[in-house]
Amino acid sequence: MKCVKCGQKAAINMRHHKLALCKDHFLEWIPAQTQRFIEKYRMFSLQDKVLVAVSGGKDSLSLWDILQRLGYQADGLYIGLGIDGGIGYSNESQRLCEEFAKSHGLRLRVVSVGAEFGETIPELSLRTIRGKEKPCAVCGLTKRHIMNRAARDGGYDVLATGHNLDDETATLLGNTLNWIPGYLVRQGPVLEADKPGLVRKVKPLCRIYERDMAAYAILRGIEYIYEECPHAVGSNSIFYKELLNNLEAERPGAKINFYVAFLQAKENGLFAAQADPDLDKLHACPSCGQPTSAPGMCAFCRMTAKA
Ligand code: Q46
Ligand code: ZN
Ligand code: ZN
Repeated sequence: MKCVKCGQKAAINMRHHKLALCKDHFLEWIPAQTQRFIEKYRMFSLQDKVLVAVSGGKDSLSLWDILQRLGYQADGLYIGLGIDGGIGYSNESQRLCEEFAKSHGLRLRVVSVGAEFGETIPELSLRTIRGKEKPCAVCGLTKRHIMNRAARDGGYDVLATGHNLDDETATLLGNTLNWIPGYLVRQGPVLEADKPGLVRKVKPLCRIYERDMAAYAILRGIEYIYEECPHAVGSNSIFYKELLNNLEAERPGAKINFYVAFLQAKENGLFAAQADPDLDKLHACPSCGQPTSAPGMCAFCRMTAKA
């Protein structure tokens, strides 16, 4: 297989795009694609201050790398969850983010959940849900709160996350199988800051296959954590990703078609009549100032306020 651009030996064959590229052309193609989507979905400009949420995984560190290569002003945000899982997951992922920032001369902000709120994610979830379930609900709520606060207080115009096409189609499949219009209406490359106190969120890699992101990280020599969070095992999202991978193996391009057709349907007004049911109930949380539809304090402040 040869690179379609220069005829040299191809390093990657992307059946879903009917495109084979050598290493150099692939490492140019991924940032060019990312730039295309940043512009297409009007995510941000070179004048904007971007905060990239980095987890130590391939997608978020590659996103940070790409934004830097494209000339954007992008700082990183690492949230220390305090998850060990027998592999020192949080310690190792923090180390890799710090190494990346140092070697690229970039600024990394670190927020430790344990140091700041007195309890790590496993401790918080043990107390609030008594360890009956996975800590993911507690973790998701905490990460959303901290990301929004860090971006708002740090004066950033936008918060960028490393969600790739496989993440987005897995979420879309879940929202579609359960037919949740409220989630479907909010899913997309950009989540506008349509509520006071909320920061705009964008996903510049939303149209790039996970496999291609892994190839990018490896070919760029980015050191990232290979292990998933130990609590991800058995999650719906992993199950949906497997289903979609089986589909993709038989029908190359199925994932990108699913996602792009969804965005097109939304643009054509498929969910236009679907108003956000919580919008008129929103008020600023008296404790943290972030918008909430819950009576009184927001869910995060209630969770972290010890009885
Ligand atoms: S939510 Fe759950 Fe993730 Fe938090 S506890 Fe781990 S798997 S990190 S995306
Ligand atoms: Zn080439
Ligand atoms: Zn609050």
